[in-house]
Amino acid sequence: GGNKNLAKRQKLPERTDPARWRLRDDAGCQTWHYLDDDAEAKKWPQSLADKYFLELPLNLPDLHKATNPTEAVQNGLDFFEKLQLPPGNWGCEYGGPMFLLPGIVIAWYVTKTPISLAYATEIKNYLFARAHPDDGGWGLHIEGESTVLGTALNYVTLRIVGVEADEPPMVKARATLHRLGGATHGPHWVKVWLSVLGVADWAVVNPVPPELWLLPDWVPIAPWRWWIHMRMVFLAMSYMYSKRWVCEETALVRALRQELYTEDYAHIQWAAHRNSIAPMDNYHPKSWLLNSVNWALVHVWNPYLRPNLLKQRAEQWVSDLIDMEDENTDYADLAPVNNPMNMVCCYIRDGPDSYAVRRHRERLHEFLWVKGEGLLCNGTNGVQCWDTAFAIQAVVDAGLHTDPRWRPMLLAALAFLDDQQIRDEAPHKDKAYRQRRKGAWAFSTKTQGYAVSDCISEALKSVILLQKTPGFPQRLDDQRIFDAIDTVLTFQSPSGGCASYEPPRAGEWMEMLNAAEVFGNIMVEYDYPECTTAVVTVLSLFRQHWPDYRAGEIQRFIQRSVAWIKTVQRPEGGWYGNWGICFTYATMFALESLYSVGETCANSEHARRACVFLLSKQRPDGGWSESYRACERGEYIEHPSGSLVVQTAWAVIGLLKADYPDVAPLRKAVAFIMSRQQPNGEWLQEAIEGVFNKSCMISYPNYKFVFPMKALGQFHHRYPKENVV
Ligand code: LAN
Repeated sequence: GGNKNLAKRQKLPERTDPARWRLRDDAGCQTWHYLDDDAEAKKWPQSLADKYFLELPLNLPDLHKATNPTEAVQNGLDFFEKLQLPPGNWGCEYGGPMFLLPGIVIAWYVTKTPISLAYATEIKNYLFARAHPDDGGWGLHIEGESTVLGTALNYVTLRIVGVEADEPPMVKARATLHRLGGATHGPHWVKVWLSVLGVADWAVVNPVPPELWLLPDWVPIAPWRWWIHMRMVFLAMSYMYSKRWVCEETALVRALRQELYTEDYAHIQWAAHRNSIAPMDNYHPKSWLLNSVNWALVHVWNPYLRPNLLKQRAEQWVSDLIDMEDENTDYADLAPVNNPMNMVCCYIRDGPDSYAVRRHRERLHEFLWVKGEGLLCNGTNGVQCWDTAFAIQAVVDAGLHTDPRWRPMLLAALAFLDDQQIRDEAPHKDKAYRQRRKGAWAFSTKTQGYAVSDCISEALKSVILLQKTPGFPQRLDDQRIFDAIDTVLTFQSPSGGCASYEPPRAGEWMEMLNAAEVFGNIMVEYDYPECTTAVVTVLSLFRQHWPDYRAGEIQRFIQRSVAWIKTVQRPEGGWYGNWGICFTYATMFALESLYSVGETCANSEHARRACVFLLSKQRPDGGWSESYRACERGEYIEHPSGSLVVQTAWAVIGLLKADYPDVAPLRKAVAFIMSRQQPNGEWLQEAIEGVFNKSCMISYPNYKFVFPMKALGQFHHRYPKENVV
């Protein structure tokens, strides 16, 4: 098997040949391939997009210098068009979180999945490149301080792919891990992975009882009510925990036991470290309630009460639910946390050569991405539908969708969204507690198949905008548009707002059971300004074109949503962004939705207050700048590196949608965005753009294209005579 090869492997090469990497995109299913074979490499030449992702020289000519914002959009499109992938979608690196790749690599190791030399080499390069410059550790995300979570998991990952313990970056990382208390001080997820790997004892893991899945649906804490990401992780974890499964002991396992701890492995009091956690990792300390429940489970339930029959029934039902998740998604699964865990569960249950394990093995590759720095794990199996929807909107906002120059690009993008619309319910919809999804779009692909309120909205908006433009094919007939609307209409919460994957199924009090320690607000769904406003905007657009379809319901939905949006406006005038950094992001969406119902500065106190807020944050160079710290602290905090194009674009779009009456600040902001455009039409990567669960940052590299273009296009549409330059 692969592990033996790895154990004997020579020192990993310094790097792979970047000219041999290729991205394949099969109807949105994206995988990276390393072509060892010269003949094969010749037959499959590197595309410009491949080179761009790998940060290789593109040698593109300088474009004609833009003399107004629309020309700047055209230059931007000239570049961005080259990144469109054959099925019509855009893709990109979607990294940031530092706890994803280790799950995949550990899952490979414990299931004896060979790791190719090219993959191993570039994993090493990525992790070395992303080690904290001061202490050599890793954090929760690429911009964060070192934590036990990041350092222990990524250290283990490097060892698995074949890096020796005495290499200088490893020595440095180990010192940091020990300074933070060693792996005994890791959060829950670390302890789970290390126990599976056999480099910790399951006694160190706080309970993950599969029995919870046997609770009747009416019970308020029943797991089907949790946020889908938490319950899917909990599901697979509970299976591994219940089995206390450990992989085969190897020389590497024995070595890691000596490397990860400050104490002698043989003498560690595992049970006493269940609640040990480094302060840096403890973003959300466990509640007294959860601590008491854990105590009772460990000291009373597990040893004395737990009937064997119940345990078996729970494991069986959990196993069935894992199968349903796998079948619902063709083994793509919800995200790169539950996917590798499900794979391990299938391996435990079905053995190494089962179809389930082999299919997981294939699909795991879709999470991996290669860039100049090396190989990383994306936050999802891609950004396909989401980024493609915004790309279309950027062209439309600039009024360039009728220009034949961009027609092939738009037709391909529309064809992609057509292909990616989800046409049926999940096969195990009700048993697996899935939300309605017919007619929806996912964030990534239809195989992953999870409808998200704002992903449906942005994709549908783009489809309607194109299909209502004379000359565009009607790829989606009205019925398919109605299917999407019908699904959108199931997303409203009692509050009037909208959450992400499902309307909330329980209240915030469930955070009392948040066992993950490293994230806040993860146990249940919440209503989000961005999701709610995207839904309002698409409903407003839809009813302009189909004024009779479910008109009363749509009217009431919009009214209640808009009322909710107003209640979550901050006293200073902004909205807190949960998925983008931070106030500029959510404030843009909020102002777009107010505009879609006719509210602007001229008639709305809310729009006016939002403009005052935005303008109070404009910097002397005309730009805006927000740091990820804003998400953690819930207040506007500037990024130390000065104005940023993405946040500036968000602010400009917000001000334009509010119809802010003074052009001067807008002109300055637009000039700033244009000044950052490169001669070949591109914008360069700046600070990280996205966030989830308040504490974890995630990159949206295409935002530096789509939002500046939207902002410039909208500005020029509103002020056609302002040339800015
Ligand atoms: C995403 C990415 C997209 C994002 C938006 C569409 C932007 C948002 O408006 C709604 C929520 C959603 C779909 C979202 C939810 C959480 C995700 C899937 C992520 C931030 C990408 C990665 C993250 C996922 C939870 C990562 C795995 C971590 C766990 C805690 C399980």
